[in-house]
Amino acid sequence: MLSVRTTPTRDVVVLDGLWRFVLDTTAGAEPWTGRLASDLEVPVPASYNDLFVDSAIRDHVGVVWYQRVARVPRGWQGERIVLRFGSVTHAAAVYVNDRLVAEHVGGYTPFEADLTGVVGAGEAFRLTVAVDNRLTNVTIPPGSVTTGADGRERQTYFHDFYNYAGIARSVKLYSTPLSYVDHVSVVTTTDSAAGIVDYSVRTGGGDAGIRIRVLDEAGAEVAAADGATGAVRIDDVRLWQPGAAYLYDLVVDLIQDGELVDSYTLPFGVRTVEVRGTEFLINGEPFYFTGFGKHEDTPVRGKGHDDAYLVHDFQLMEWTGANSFRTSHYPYAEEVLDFADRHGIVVVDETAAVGLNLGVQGGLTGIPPTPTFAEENFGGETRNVHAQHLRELIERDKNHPSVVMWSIANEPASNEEGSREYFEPLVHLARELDPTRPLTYAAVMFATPANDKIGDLFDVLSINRYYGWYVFTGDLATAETVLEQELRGWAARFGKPIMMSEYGADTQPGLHSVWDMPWSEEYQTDLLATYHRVFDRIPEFVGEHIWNFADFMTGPGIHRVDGNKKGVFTRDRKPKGAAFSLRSRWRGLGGRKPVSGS
Ligand code: BDP
Repeated sequence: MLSVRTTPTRDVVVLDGLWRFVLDTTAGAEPWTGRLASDLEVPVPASYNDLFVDSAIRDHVGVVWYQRVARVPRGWQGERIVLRFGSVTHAAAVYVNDRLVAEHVGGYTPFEADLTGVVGAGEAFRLTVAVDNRLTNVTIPPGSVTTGADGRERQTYFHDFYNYAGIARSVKLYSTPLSYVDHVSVVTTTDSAAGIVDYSVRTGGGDAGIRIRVLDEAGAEVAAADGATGAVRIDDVRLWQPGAAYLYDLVVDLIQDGELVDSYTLPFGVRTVEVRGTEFLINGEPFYFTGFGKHEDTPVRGKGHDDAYLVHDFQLMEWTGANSFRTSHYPYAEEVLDFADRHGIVVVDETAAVGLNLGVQGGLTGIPPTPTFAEENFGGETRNVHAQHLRELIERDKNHPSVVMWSIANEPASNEEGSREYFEPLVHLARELDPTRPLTYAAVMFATPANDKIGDLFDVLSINRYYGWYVFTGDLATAETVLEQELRGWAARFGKPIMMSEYGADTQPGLHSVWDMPWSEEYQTDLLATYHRVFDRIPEFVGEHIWNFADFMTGPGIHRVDGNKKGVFTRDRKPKGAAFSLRSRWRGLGGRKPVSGS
């Protein structure tokens, strides 16, 4: 699905701002048929949970309703009219006046409704959206709803971040001509100093000639071709490099009878990605990931996209010397990837498949109450939904040069029987949808080199470990020994590049200690340094992503004090002590692997 852009043939009206809001419990029957019965207003984009003082809203389980009036611009006569949601978490039903125009399941990918013929140019219409936050064993991420003795519903889930819900990304109404560019995809390779751009264009609404042009950053045409698919050559190409982005524009024009009917511009970068042996290569050069697992999470707006936090977070990442991050644990707003493209930050792009692991309910034993991948838990239907998430992610993000790898899941029960049967078809699907990017999954602590059942299917081993925190708490010497043994075990069994996709310690800013004291700022710094010493001794190591960039909100729990505190920055983005030591390590590395010891 193309992102929304204004072009010479397309206009956009952004429908962000305050919308009316009501909980399903007081909405009445068929609330879309009239004005919502409520004085509440909520901002779009934002999660609704933390806006009000009322915990009945914050912890509501089920549907809430959003509504506003919108108007189609007068000038859109004879145009195709499309309504697009960046995301609605987790499921949506969209009504225009009394009519259902779209339904979508999946809280982190966009969807559209074609309103051509439903509303006309110049017309105002009532736009009502049902937003459902319920998670089940056939949603991604999974969860469950239970009803207590008092009849109240409660939501439980197997992931460690608050289940924020709402319309967290922009809503846009846009026009295209009736004959239009529907999809564009670009794959790049290099041939000595030239860039080769394989493109493919899908159109809708009738036959038209297709002409493509490639413009450089100065707007000069450097290549052109005719036809729906083809390859063009850019001589003396400027590559998209980590830390040194360069973007070309692919301008796609549809021509009918010599007239321009539609035009769409896709920014893209020329770069290659490859796993060779135990190296991760970008443009043929070994790349060493430094950075974080992040969250879309800020005070008050929850998972609502915010350009100010976007810019500030990237500033802080650059300041620490981070060259990359993982979109843990779901696809992020498209604005984030566009920004990463423009600023040369490398992205590991993850689906929302977090929590496919009932072992976490067994605590540190990792023994699930019933097998995770049993049909009554996460079986064929869950996998079909997971496949659909993968399709929507790859369809949305495959043209981003910043995205160098897909992460299919976070901490699945890859140590359990059934995991291979569950994941093998998803790996095949991902390779079919995008043969150009390596695949990974983030391995949970219960999955070891001895019992993991899926590592060989993937290209890069991403390992999440909490030695020195959840296990060997306060004992960094043992953590160092055990971590090294384990990483060497993964390297020996699979012979693939390994990166650490999570490691860290909860840290209370302002707490100091001269001893190895969990929660102190010094302990976080020392734990990270312990891990770094190990990483630098493992030849197969290709990167380090700390958990987490910033503190973030979680569900309630005795191990969580106002959320998860493993941030190197606080939730309001103040550095903890570890930020300074990281800065000196990462800025010194400059994206290169430290010279390995043994
Ligand atoms: C890992 C999860 C991550 C958690 C983290 C933690 O992947 O989402 O927040 O542990 O416990 O298991 O801090």
